[in-house]
Amino acid sequence: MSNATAIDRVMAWEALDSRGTPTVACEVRVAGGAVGTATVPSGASTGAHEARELRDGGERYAGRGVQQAVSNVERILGPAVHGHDARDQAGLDATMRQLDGTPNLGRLGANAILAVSIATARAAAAAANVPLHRYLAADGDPLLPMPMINIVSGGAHAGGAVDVQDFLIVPVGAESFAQAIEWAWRVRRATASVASERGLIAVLVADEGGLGPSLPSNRAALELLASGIARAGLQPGAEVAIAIDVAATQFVQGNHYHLAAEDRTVDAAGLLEELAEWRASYPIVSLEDPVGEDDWDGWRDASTRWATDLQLLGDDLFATDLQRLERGIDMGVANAVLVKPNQSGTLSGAKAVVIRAHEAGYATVVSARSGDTEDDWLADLAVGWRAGQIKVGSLTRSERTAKWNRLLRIEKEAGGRAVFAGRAALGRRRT
Ligand code: 2PG
Ligand code: MG
Repeated sequence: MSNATAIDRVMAWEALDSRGTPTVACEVRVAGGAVGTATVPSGASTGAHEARELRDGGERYAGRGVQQAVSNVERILGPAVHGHDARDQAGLDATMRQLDGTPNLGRLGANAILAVSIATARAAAAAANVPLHRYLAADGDPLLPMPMINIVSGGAHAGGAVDVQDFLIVPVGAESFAQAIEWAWRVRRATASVASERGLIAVLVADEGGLGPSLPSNRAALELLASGIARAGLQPGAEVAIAIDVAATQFVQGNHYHLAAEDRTVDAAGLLEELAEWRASYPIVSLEDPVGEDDWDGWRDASTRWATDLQLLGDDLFATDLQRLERGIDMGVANAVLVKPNQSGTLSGAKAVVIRAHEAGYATVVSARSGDTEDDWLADLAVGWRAGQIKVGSLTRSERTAKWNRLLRIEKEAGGRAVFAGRAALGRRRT
């Protein structure tokens, strides 16, 4: 009998993401009949160092079509991996990377390659008759991640309402994943009611399902969120803390940072000073991309200042890239890594970043993209890789709830064996 896990058929098609933009979907079938599918996400605040998605250009879908990437899956990647054992993820990903031949996977498209990479893992898990998270986990009980939940959005996800992109909460005092989600629901509802009382529009949502009210300043968004936490009856700091994704790469202007909402321009030191002031007023436990993706000096200053008592999370800085993470470790920059599989382009590439981060004492936060889909594989990655934290956007919109719902189910299924990562998952330099 031939190997039941040999890849037998690879099919792809053009699907839509949550912004209605085309994205790559793929199905991999192995010889024994097991099937895996995957749809890939896409960012808006994309960094320069991410793997490249392939877009068609031209008139169709205003240039955002992915027919070429789909064709690359079916005509180039599929035939090349035919007969490959789906259980050999590292070998499969290396083959696809070689075939592309560029460092950023821009020739065949990181969107094409990631779709095959994840669909193959799913097919292998199906062939083994285990859930994806179990297939990905070497051993140990399921580790449910601490969620980071977006409540108020700004930046590229909310038409530039305020400069800072994400104002999130971390339910640090929760004892289970399910409790963390219920607390987040309370905060979201309370924040929306405070916003409407103040005459702000709280019924329309931003790209990730967060509230995107028009506010006079970044600080006003923090104040709104803090009021929401208080109104929800949860203790600020002890039960529910705040995380910010500054996404500062988005407002770099030369050597400076332009805060358009406040019409001010500051240098890196000025921006860090501003963040220090916010931190003095609000229970902030995590700062993502406080300065731009290539501002290593700014990052070093932020790390010297805060790395021992605040999670400093690199998104655009590391771009889920091992070499950039190594540089950060060498320089003592940041203490946590945002892990977006499509920044890397393969499952193995993203996993290598998680493993290296943990070895070096860095925390990891597995993250969705602002353009995401109803697919829920990210939740299984977070559990299987024991990432410790996950960031999926808000609690509304199905592309977000798909991931939360998957985690709620995994926690339920694991019963007494489920371990919730809790507040200990947050990054801190411990030297
Ligand atoms: C981020 C993500 C998710 P995007 O910056 O962390 O919030 O946004 O997918 O647009 O890069
Ligand atoms: Mg980010």
